[in-house]
Amino acid sequence: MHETARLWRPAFLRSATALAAVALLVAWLAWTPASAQTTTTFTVTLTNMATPGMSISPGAHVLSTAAGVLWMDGGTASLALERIAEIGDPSEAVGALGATMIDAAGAAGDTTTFEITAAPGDLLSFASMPVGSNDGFVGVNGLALFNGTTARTISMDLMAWDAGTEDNNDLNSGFAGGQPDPSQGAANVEHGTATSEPIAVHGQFSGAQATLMIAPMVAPPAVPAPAASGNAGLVSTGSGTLALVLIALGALTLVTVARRATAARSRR
Ligand SMILES: [Ca+2]
Ligand SMILES: [Ca+2]
Repeated sequence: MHETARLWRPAFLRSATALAAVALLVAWLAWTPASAQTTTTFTVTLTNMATPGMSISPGAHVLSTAAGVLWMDGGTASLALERIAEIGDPSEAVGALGATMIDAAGAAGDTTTFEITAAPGDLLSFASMPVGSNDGFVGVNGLALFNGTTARTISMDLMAWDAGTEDNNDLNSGFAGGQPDPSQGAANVEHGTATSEPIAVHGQFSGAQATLMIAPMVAPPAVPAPAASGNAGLVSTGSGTLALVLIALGALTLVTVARRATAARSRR
C-alpha cells in the first residue's frame, strides 16, 4: 500500500501543482482592473487646409454606436447641423444631441485638438464650418475608432460638404447674401436664400479642406496603490473579491481531492 502511495503521490502532486497554477492564472486575470481594458482616450487633431484660405469655425463632436446622429450623406440637415454649417454655432448640437464643442482652427494651417474617451463599437461624428461658405462644413459621420477591440490610429483628408440649407454665394464673397455675419447672431440661420436639398459634396471646394489625425493615447504604466494592511489593495475592487473567491475555491478543491485520494489509498 505504501509503495503504491509513493508511486501515486508524485503524479498527484504534479496534478495539484498544475491545478493551483491554473487557479492562480484565472484569479490574476479576473483581478486585472476591467476599466483598463474597456475604454481608450484618443487625441483628435483637425488641421485647416481650406482653399481659398478661411477660418474653420467652432464645431461639435459626438460619439454614438450608430452613424447619422449628426449628419449623413444624402440626409436632411438637422437644425443642429444647419447652425454649425451656416454660422459656426455648435450650441444646438451640444444641447440637443449631447455633443461637445470643438474649438475653431482660425487660419489656414491652424489646428484644433480635442480628446475623446471611447469604447469598442463607438463611432465619431463631427462637423465644423469653413466660414467663407454659406452652409459648408467639414466632418465625419460615424467613423469607427476601433478594429474589433483594438484602438485605431487614423489619418485622413476631409472634403467639404454642403448642408443643403442655403443657396451658395461665391466663396469668401462676404457677409451679403448669407455668409455669416457675426453682428447678425442667430439671425444668420435665416439670412440667405434658404434651400431644402440633401447633404452632398460641396460643389465649390476642390480636394481636401482639412486633415484629421486620430491617435490613441498611451496610458502610463499602472502603479498599484499601497495597501493599508494585509491584502486591502487586492480586495479594493469587485474583481479583486472575485479573485479571492476563486483562490479559496481552488484551495478547497485541492484539499478535498487530496483527502479523498488519501482515504482511497488507505482503504486499499
Ligand atoms: Ca448650400
Ligand atoms: Ca438657413
